[in-house]
Amino acid sequence: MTVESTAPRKPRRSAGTTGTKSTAGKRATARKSPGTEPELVQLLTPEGERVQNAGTAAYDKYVADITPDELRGLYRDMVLTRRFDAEATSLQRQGELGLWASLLGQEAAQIGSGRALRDDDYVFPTYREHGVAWCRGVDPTNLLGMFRGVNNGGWDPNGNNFHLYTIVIGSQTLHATGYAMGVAKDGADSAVIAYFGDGASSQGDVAEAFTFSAVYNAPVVFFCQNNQWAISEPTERQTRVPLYQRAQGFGFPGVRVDGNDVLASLAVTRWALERARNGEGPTLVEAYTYRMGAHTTSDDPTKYRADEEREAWEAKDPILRLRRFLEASNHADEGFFAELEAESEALGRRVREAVRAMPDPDHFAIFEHAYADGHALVDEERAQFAAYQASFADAEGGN
Ligand SMILES: Cc1ncc(C[n+]2csc(CCOP(=O)(O)OP(=O)(O)O)c2C)c(N)n1
Ligand SMILES: [Mg+2]
Repeated sequence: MTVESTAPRKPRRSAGTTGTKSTAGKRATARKSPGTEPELVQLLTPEGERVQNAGTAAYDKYVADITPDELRGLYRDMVLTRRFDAEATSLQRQGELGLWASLLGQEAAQIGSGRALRDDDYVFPTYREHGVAWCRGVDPTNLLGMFRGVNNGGWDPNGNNFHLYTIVIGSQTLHATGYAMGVAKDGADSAVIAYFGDGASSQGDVAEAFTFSAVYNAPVVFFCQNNQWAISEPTERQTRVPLYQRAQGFGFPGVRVDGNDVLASLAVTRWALERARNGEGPTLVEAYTYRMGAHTTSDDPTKYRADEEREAWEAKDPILRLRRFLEASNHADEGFFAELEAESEALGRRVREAVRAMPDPDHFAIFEHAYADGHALVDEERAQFAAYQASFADAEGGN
């Protein structure tokens, strides 16, 4: 059964985003939400064909003037992000990282939304937003320090308007909402975007962020990557309605976009950011995608999901579909793909070398950053830790 998309609603001030149905007959098929399977916005089919019809018109205009050069740029972003991610997974397997959370399969959702942002916008990511970090200009090697256990973050959030990775599920939606309320009070026309997952949608923090952002009309985009799984819990254990429909109950629009379609992800995010800038408040974007790999390198998805599900999503690969489109429209030649392959290799080498060269941290540094002026309890813990460390020296001395 087909239901109409609830978004986009007719905005109060900007022209052209009148209510529409999204693309008919292009529904994701691998996993159905309970009840009905809603339509999703798609501008590029898995076969790499451009979708343009009455249903897509409202979003089409946000990518109407995209150049071949920009399309190649999106492709390059996705390829290099995937390469970086594969390298990080290998480095974990080699013992160079303690853990890695792969974004494999989610490149289009992240690059499309990431490239929709302006420099002055502010991003609040989860721990999996390596593609968004790439778009913000955060050096990929900086993402690895925390996963190697040599620092607690790895970059200055204000350097690229990209907050530190957040592990406490959903909490960053509240940070984003508060930040967006501040942006509005400053009278700035920047927007804020909060990334979170399908599992995070069950957190109280996310419901509170939705409530606050709605009543304060905060310029924030809630970008939910529904990758179908929260570790071993499938999305149907999080919700009885399609996630994007949640927004309606809070009083703002929600839309489901094909998260494996970089063009649609770009267009829909631009639309949502425009709403924020125009003072129209929050928007929920549900990017319907799939986590192709394990939750993290500590997880084994063969224990809880079938191979056929992954295979069905492989056919919708975000990178392959843009490549097909670029080739069919003669926007990229063999030389481009060969050069990109060489660039990927070089990135892989650079990442490997950078990780191995990371200095071990000063074990006591963590005690210095909890309070500006120190604290008796922290002093006690520092002393306990010092004694613990010294106990190893004793053991070694005794041998
Ligand atoms: C508040 C909180 N509860 C539980 C966890 C443990 N945890 C880590 S990741 C995760 C699943 C998150 O799933 P989802 O939001 O769908 O994001 P995804 O990992 O799929 O990108 C959980 C429960 C946590 N980090 N924080
Ligand atoms: Mg998930």
